[in-house]
Amino acid sequence: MADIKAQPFAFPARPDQLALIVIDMQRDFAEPGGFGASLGNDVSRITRIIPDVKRLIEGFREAGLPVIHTMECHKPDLSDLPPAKRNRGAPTLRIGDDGPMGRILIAGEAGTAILAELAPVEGEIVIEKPGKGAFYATELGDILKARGISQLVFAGVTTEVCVQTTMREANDRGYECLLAEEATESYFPEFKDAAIAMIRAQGGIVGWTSHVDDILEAIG
Ligand code: C5J
Repeated sequence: MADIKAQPFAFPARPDQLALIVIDMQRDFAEPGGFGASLGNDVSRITRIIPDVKRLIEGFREAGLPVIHTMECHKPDLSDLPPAKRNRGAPTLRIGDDGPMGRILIAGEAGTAILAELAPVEGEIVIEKPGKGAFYATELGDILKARGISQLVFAGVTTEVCVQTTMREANDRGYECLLAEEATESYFPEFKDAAIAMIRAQGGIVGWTSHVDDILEAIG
């Protein structure tokens, strides 16, 4: 596999150690009536990246490389939801409340599901995470270690919250992280731009960023 054209410099891809992590492409963040909308956000920004996330997922599947999906969600009894998280902000619906797509961000509810267009296929790992980062209180680290994965390509939402938090967690654990720019989005364009700039600043202090076409070309 060729190096992936990236910033701040080429990403030295190792095909036997590379996986795609798709962060929280859930109805609750992308559809009216979900958690993102309850915070007053324009969720259409999120739906616009679906084709690019899909292309990336399909490219990894075709190359025989692992695709891992995450979902931000909580247990129905809310035992993994700290009051500090539930009470934050002023949403019209809080985590655990009944909404038009079921209880907000609760495992098993319709609104918590991954978008149908990006749904995991048989054999793909799905990590349910109670935090913004995908390593906190999950088995993700053990799964990656068992499979010998040391390089992670990231897609999903939102860029500056769950994507960046997970990249930082991964970076501190020694993973080489690459963010696919067109396959991530924020409700706030300026936050997406800032997160991308922060990630690749200072010689890639958190990791690399690249374009979906360049990633697909390298793994194809
Ligand atoms: C947020 C996420 N933004 N998946 N979650 O609350 O980024």
